Amino acid sequence: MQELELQPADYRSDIEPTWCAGCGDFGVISAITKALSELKIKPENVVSVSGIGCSSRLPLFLKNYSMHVLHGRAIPTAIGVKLANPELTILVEAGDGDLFSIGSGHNPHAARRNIDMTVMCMDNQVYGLTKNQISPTSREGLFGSLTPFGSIDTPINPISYMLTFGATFVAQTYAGNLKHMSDIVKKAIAHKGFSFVNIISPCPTFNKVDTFKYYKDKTIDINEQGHAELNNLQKALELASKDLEHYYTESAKVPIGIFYEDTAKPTYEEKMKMVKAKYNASKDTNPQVFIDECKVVSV
Ligand SMILES: Cc1ncc(C[n+]2csc(CCOP(=O)(O)OP(=O)(O)O)c2C)c(N)n1
Ligand code: SF4
Ligand SMILES: [Mg+2]
Repeated sequence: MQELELQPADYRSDIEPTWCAGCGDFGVISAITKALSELKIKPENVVSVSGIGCSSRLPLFLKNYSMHVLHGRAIPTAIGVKLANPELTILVEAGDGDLFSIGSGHNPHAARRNIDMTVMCMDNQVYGLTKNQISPTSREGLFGSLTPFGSIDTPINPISYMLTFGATFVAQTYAGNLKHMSDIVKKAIAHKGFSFVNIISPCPTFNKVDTFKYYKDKTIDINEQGHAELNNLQKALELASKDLEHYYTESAKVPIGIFYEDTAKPTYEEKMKMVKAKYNASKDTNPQVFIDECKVVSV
């Protein structure tokens, strides 16, 4: 019997989002469900993991399995799920605060190990859920509830950051451009290895500067502009260095598209298979021998 093709709506749960009207995160649900249906990945084979934040509520609105864990701990939880069952498609849906403040210690290690998962950062340059504090991606001067005279922090550049730590797919997209966002999310999920997508997703309630109106004519598609040699890290870093220029120069554009993709690097799960094979082939597979060798000698 021929299987019926799943439509994007088939990936939605019955729970209605409680986000504010006009929140950029609504579009991200559409991009994910469209991507999963086009890739024909069944909901039961997908696990969404998120921390805490408005954006981190996203898995509630999807039908697949999901884990809503501690603030900043989505990535290590997702790593555990992937290692337990490498056949699953793993999505991490998180905010700029969750990923780059409290959770920032985890990104480098998931990236350098090339764990096969897709991390999507809904970057609204603010802490939305806790009602308007500045985040690591907030521009200097942004007003927040705890920075009434404007932020004096230098913002981080998520693209350069992930490239530097060895992510094998790094892209940026914009929630105001559904076609671009769906296309990028689909390519990120299809990528074998650690993929990171920074999604510029405005928070109309609290961030009155980085709005849909602001980004409307600001983005420029680097791939349409000719960036096609995707495995050139030097070129990717050069393009990424322009990501925050618009914070300081009014005429500067915001680059969107795929900065980098390395399809050759083996994933962590593939390397783990090799380790398991070596273990199974070794003479002594009695775990007690290994435990005895690891015993700490107290001094
Ligand atoms: C351990 C811990 N520290 C702090 C908080 C409070 N807290 C909840 S969400 C959040 C930041 C949310 O910002 P972001 O990740 O950017 O998500 P957004 O709401 O903007 O989508 C903070 C500080 C918490 N829940 N747990
Ligand atoms: S506070 Fe901002 S990020 Fe949170 S739901 Fe409202 S618009 Fe979205
Ligand atoms: Mg945020």
